[in-house]
Amino acid sequence: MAKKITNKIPLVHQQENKKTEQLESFVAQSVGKEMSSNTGVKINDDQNSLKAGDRGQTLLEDFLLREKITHFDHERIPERVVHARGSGAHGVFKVYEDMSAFTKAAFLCDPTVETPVFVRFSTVAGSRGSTDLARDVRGFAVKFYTQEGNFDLVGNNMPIFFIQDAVKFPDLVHAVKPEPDNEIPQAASAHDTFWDFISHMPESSAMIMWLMSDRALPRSYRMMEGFGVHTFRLINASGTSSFVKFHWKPLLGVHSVAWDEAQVISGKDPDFHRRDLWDAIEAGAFPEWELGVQIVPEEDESKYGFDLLDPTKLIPEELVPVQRIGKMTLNRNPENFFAETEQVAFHVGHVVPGIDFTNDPLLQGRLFSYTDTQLIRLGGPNFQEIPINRPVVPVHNNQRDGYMRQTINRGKTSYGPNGIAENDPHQVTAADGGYVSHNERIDAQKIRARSRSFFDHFSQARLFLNSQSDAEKNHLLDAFSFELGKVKMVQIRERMLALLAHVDAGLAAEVAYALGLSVPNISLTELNGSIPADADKASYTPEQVKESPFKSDALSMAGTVKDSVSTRKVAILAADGVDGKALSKVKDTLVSKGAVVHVIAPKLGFIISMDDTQIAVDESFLTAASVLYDAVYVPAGANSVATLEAEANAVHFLNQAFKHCKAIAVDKAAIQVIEASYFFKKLPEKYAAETALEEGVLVSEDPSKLSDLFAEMISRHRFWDRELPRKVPA
Ligand code: HDE
Repeated sequence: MAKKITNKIPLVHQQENKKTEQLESFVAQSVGKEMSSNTGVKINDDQNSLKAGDRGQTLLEDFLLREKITHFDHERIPERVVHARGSGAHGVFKVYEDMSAFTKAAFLCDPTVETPVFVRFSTVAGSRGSTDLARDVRGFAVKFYTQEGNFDLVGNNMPIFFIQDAVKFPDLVHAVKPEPDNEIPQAASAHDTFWDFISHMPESSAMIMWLMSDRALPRSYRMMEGFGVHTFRLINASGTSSFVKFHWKPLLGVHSVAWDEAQVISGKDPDFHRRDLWDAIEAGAFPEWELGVQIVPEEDESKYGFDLLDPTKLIPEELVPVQRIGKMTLNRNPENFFAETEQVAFHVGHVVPGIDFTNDPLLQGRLFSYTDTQLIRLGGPNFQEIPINRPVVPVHNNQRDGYMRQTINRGKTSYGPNGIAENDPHQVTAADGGYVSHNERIDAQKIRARSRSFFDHFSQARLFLNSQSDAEKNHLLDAFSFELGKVKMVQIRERMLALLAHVDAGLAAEVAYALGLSVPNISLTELNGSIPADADKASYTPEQVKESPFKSDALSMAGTVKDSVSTRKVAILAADGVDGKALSKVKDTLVSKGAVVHVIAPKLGFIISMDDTQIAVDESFLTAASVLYDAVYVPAGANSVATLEAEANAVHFLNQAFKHCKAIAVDKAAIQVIEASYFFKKLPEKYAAETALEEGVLVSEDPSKLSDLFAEMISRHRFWDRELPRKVPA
């Protein structure tokens, strides 16, 4: 009987939309199929090449061998020059209400329309195979397959950038990439060339605050904000333009891991973020973000004391609130990493009517770069025909030929105007959706220069610093001390200290202490290395705005969403003789709230509880690691407790969880296990349930009470405040 063949990939949750339907026609599924060559010839022997005798030379005639090896030899394409390491997912976007007062973009005007999207998250500096947990900016690129063509929002998880002009981008990237003589270090900014460059670029001051903050260490792609960074324009049907900043707000909140944890994860599971995104979607826990906009009417362009065209500046949410206008849900994993995630080609210049550009000089340079880079990366001008890049609407124009052309254009004409085809394909009026660029009035001299309105490099660096919680500030200080500590040349460390002093004297002094240096006094004129050959240095001196900045709560992660344990990973440490009822109570409570709970034991297979039931083990102490979980629970059961108390891996698991400020819950009868830890003696005397919520360590006799309080603790993410007073080795 013939095998039942399905063309569907057995995903737990198959979510269809117009784009995935389009992709379906390109999908190949080999289950039950005969093997053939690329020319369709059935293959009889794929195990042996054609030889002159079974011990003789291989024959050049072997077309099957040649085809197979040749294809293999050409399997690789250049990785992205930046953002090489990434992960993608499909999903949908829906606007909440009609935004036609501001934009004519159809997908933002009709709340009934569901727009397919493909999203790619990435790190910036590392190669394709580098760790997910590098301290780095994260790319957050979204392709909307709208009914008016593709719109790409190619953003990052930080709202500003390092440089103000695209011409400096190759310098920035050369400085941060591994050093050219020995290609060290991989995926890290902690080295001389990066900080050498930054120490000459005061305009990077605000961005390096973000980069040294915990924002550079996301707990998950699903728990990151996204930002379009530049100011764009929205254009409505009557041609009125408003400035806009785009935001993505994750419904799970914005959360980070600790730097020590990030470094350990990089060894234990370099695919941590990729796996997390994949697993969440497979489990049906679809990640969601709200699309936010800050809209500024044209007449308010100069209202805020900084230039909206300057990409090193954000608009504080206290000045212009973020309006949440729609929701994106990622609900389907790619079928094939290369075909989709690797070949997807984003471009900040992919816009639809109703969305337009501003003169931000960084954005203007990007408008050139993204097509150019696809030409080398994807091999020619027909990359828009690759399935993942195709719009879901028809494409007709007079562009023809080129490498790997897929479309078979019928007819004689590939030019216009033409009479033979009655001028088709024909242009489209604005009323019918033809794209018309905003008719901005320009009256200027051609000049290589930078506007003085871009010259305050410090106010927003200080604003960011000022807005951080104490724990976040400590992390930032540690990050500078770590990164500059890895810099070998003392003069670079000193220049950086001098630059930091222009942001905040206290921060500079503390980093200087960690580096064993004092803060040199270097003037802003001297610090600024970014000056044209003939320019007068003084006229390029950054402005030092002295007024004390306000605090913007939106810039801190301390006040983020902390109301859910959904998709949080919880470890239960157990061994034979565990109290199965307590274990089940906690596990069931957490699973019912959406957490992912793993039983971790000395060996794989099963453990036998004290009342003789078999409990499946998910991981052993060898395969699991504390850093891969958000929280840990130790249930009672005399034999289990005795085993864990004597098991160094279990004690280490708890020590690390404590060090990384995670929620820890222990049945009272299992207290010996935490008594064996480093942190036990650091706990306040009363570490009973009542104090648990502050400390993040809970000891209780009552599994019901424990499971509810434990869930609440986990939803708070981390207990950063216990970090300093109770520092432990681990
Ligand atoms: Fe990019 N950037 N970028 N960039 N960028 C690329 O395009 C570039 C910038 C961003 O997942 C490249 O296809 C220049 C800012 C993301 O495929 C390249 C400048 C922001 C991704 C390129 C910038 C970004 C890229 C490399 C300064 C945040 C990954 C491969 C003028 C708003 C997209 C590619 C993906 C990728 C150039 C600055 C975001 C070379 C010249 C600012 C998320 O074209």
